Amino acid sequence: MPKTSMKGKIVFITGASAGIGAATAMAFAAEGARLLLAARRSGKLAETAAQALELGAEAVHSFHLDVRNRNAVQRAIDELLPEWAEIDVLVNNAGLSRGLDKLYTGKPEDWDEMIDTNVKGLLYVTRAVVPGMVVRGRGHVINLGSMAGEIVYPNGAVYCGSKAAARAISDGLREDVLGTPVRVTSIDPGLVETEFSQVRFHGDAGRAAKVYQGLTPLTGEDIADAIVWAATRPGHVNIARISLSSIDQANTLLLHREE
Ligand code: NDP
Ligand code: 8X3
Repeated sequence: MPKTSMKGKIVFITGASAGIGAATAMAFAAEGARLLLAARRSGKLAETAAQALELGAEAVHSFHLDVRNRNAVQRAIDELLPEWAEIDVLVNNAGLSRGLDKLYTGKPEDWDEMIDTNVKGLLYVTRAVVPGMVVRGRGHVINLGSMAGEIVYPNGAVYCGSKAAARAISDGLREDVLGTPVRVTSIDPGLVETEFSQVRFHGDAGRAAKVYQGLTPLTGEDIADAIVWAATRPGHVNIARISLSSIDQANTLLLHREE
C-alpha cells in the first residue's frame, strides 16, 4: 500500500508558535502540506508561518487561539473558509507544565492551567474537528502525550496526571472512531529541549537550563520527525503510540548525566 502523501493536505497544529509545534509545522511544510497554525502569541506564530512558507508549505493560515476557550475553539473551526475547512491531520500539541511541587503544597492556579490546557483544551479541539473527519471519511488525530503519562515523577503529579488523561483520551478516541478511516496516534516523548521548562518555572531560565544539563535531550525536530512518520504511513496503518526518549533517558525517573 502506498504511503500517505501530505502534499496539499490540510494539517492543523495547535501551539505552533514554539517548540515541538513550530518544528512540526516545518516538517509538514517540507512535505508540501497546507498548514493551519494556532497559538496565543500572534507575533511568534507569524514567524513560524513565514518560515513554513519558505520551506515549501503550499499555503499557511495562522490565527490566534487559546485552546482553553471552548467557544473560541468551536468558532475558529466553524468560521474556517471552505478551502481550509476540510482538516486532514490534527496535531493536538498545545500544552504546558506549571511548577514542580509536592501535590500538597502545589498552586491550584497552576493545576487549573495544566488541566484546562492539556486535557480540556485537547478535548475542545478534538470535539470541534473530528466530526468533520468522520463525515468526510478521512483524517488523523495526533495527540502530544508524554513519557510523563506513563510513569509519574515526584513533584509532577498534576502534569503527569494530565498526560495520563491525554493517553486515555487517545485510546478512547481510537475506540470510538473504529469502523471509520480516522486514525489516532499518541506521541509520547521524554525530555525535549524547548520553551517547556522556562514555562514550567515561570521564566526562570537558569532553573530551566538545569533540566537538560549534562545530557543530550531530544529536539523539537526529533518529535516532528516521528509525527510526520506516523502521518505518512499507508492509510490502513494506525500507529497507536510512539514513546521516544533521548539516549540519556530510560524513563521519567532514570536519567544519565555527565558531571
Ligand atoms: P513549548 O512551551 O516550547 O511550546 C508550547 C506551545 O503550546 C506554544 O506554542 C504555546 O503557544 C502553546 N500553548 C500553550 N498554552 C496554549 C493555549 N492555552 N492555547 C494555545 N496554545 C497554547 O513546549 P513544547 O513544544 O515542549 O510542548 C508541546 C507539547 O509537547 C505539550 O503538549 C507538552 O506537554 C508536550 N511534551 C513536551 C515535552 C518536553 O520535554 N518539552 C515532552 C513530552 C511532551 P502560546 O504560548 O503562543 O500560546
Ligand atoms: C515533558 C517531559 O519529563 O519533563 O512531558 O515531564 S517531562
